[in-house]
Amino acid sequence: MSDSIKGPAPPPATLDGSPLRVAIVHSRWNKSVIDALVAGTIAKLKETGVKEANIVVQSVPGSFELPLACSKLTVPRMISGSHVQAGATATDLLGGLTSLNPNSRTSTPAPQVVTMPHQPFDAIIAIGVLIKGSTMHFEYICESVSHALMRVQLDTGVPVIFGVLTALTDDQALERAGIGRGASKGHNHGEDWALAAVEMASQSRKWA
Ligand code: DLZ
Repeated sequence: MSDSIKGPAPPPATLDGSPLRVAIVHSRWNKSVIDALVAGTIAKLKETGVKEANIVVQSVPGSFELPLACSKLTVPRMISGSHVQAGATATDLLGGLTSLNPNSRTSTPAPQVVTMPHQPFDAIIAIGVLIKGSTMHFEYICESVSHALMRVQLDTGVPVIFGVLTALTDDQALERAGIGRGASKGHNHGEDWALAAVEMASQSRKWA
């Protein structure tokens, strides 16, 4: 038994993925690790009851492409009001008010109603494997991808699960996909991402 205290605690309630539609968007860099993570994710999604027909898998070249692909699988929150067109994002709302009304800093903006559109997916799992090289490339991509994926979920209300490994070595990546080369094969983090997706998707339906 491991002495480590790390890792997720079980979810508060039994997970039921049977009504959910889940998209997996994965990069193709570091393919052997990606393949193991995607397989682990799909297996665990099915274990929670997500139907195979409701799991859509889409690939992109590298991790840097993940946020745009995820955002294309969502519908932005719609904002209704006198100044802002439906379909604008929450970020647009602030920018739009300033540009449309030069006095907006001093006047009170009209009340805005933010509505949640029907989304094609209840959760999106973004899977990538970044392995540090000898340049700053790794740092730039890790930083921008994590921020952009967070932005997609906050702008759309669709849970986006951060399935991007940011490994310092090949072995770190292999162990986190459950295919380590040492005595211990490690643990497939795709399983945790699947559980996080089902929990967040189920909760989001209640919060909406
Ligand atoms: C270019 C590059 C490098 C060096 N390393 C990785 C990596 O470890 N993992 C990954 O997912 N993608 C990598 N990429 C590709 C970039 O994410 C991206 O696809 C290209 O810069 C094109 O935008």
